[in-house]
Amino acid sequence: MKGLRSINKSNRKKRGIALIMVLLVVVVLVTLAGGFAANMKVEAVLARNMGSERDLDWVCRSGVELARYLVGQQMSIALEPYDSLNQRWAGGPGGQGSTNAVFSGISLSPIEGQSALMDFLSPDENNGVSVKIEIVDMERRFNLNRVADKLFGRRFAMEKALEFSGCPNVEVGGIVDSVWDWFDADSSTGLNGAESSQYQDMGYVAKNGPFDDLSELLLLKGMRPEWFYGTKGNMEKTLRGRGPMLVDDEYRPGMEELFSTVSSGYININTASEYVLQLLESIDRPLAQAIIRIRAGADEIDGTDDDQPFRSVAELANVGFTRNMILDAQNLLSVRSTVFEVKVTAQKDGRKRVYVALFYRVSPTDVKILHSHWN
Ligand SMILES: [Ca+2]
Ligand SMILES: [Ca+2]
Repeated sequence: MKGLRSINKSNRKKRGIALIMVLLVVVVLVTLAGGFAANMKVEAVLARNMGSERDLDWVCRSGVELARYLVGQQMSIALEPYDSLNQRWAGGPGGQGSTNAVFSGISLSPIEGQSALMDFLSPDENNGVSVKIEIVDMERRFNLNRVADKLFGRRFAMEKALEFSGCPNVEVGGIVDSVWDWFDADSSTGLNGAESSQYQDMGYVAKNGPFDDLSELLLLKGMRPEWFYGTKGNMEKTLRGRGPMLVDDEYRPGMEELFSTVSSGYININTASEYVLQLLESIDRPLAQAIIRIRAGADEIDGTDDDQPFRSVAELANVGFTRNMILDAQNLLSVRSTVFEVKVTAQKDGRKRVYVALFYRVSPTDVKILHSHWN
């Protein structure tokens, strides 16, 4: 009896071990299957992301081509011998000559009864791609290389820009001299400027050539980031939880809002801000505001139906420009723009692509891409 019980006991023990082993195998299999399923899910997501990435790439490229077309076609409208903020390329409702234009049915922002550019890019509403196209002319800003060229004699523009930025008066002269030294071909240091010898410790040399990018200003002796970025830059930094908080509520335009490095060299009085207009010695604040009041029309808002853009620089006589002032202004001001920057933002499946391109408009059919890059 005792022996039989012991055999039974040993059998039960064996069965117990077998059961544990079976359970272990099941656990391993379940884990493997789970891992496999997870892998499959990752693969599927990757495949979908690659698909949407490809879609976004091509939507962005198409957006740039559409913007090119829009900027070119604007030039062919005889009734509008100017570039202004109420026109389609700028996101406006279209000027007086736009109704007969080829692109009359296209708009950067949706208008009732008209298609937005977006619809052309993505005719299938369920496709789920959202596109935003923003075009900015470079002539709404002062060309930094004209200011940096001392032979051109526009020192005032940089002084005024630094004054806007909150840079103390005692620092202004040194920074303007440094801008000139950075640009001029020689290596002899201006009064308070800086050439390569002064930048050695920082590990770089003076450019001794034109500015290619505005951020070069940050390399200059005496320049501080808060003067370069202005209020907007400070606010962006503050939002991201780093950088200095605003010291007061006063708005200060950053260098990016005032200058460009690639443009025709003229400032377009139909697109420039009141701050940019004031970079000219002959235009004070009341005059700058008067220019904007006239072009913005009755509602005093730029880029709306009632806008009255200037058709020529000579029309500045309407805001009190004397004949001599107009003669001087013709060297610096224009009602046309030549270089445009387009930024295309496309989003799908929670993914985002941003493509930026710079155009040089020669004629309605010749709009050259100077460069393009993914942001
Ligand atoms: Ca130099
Ligand atoms: Ca208006």
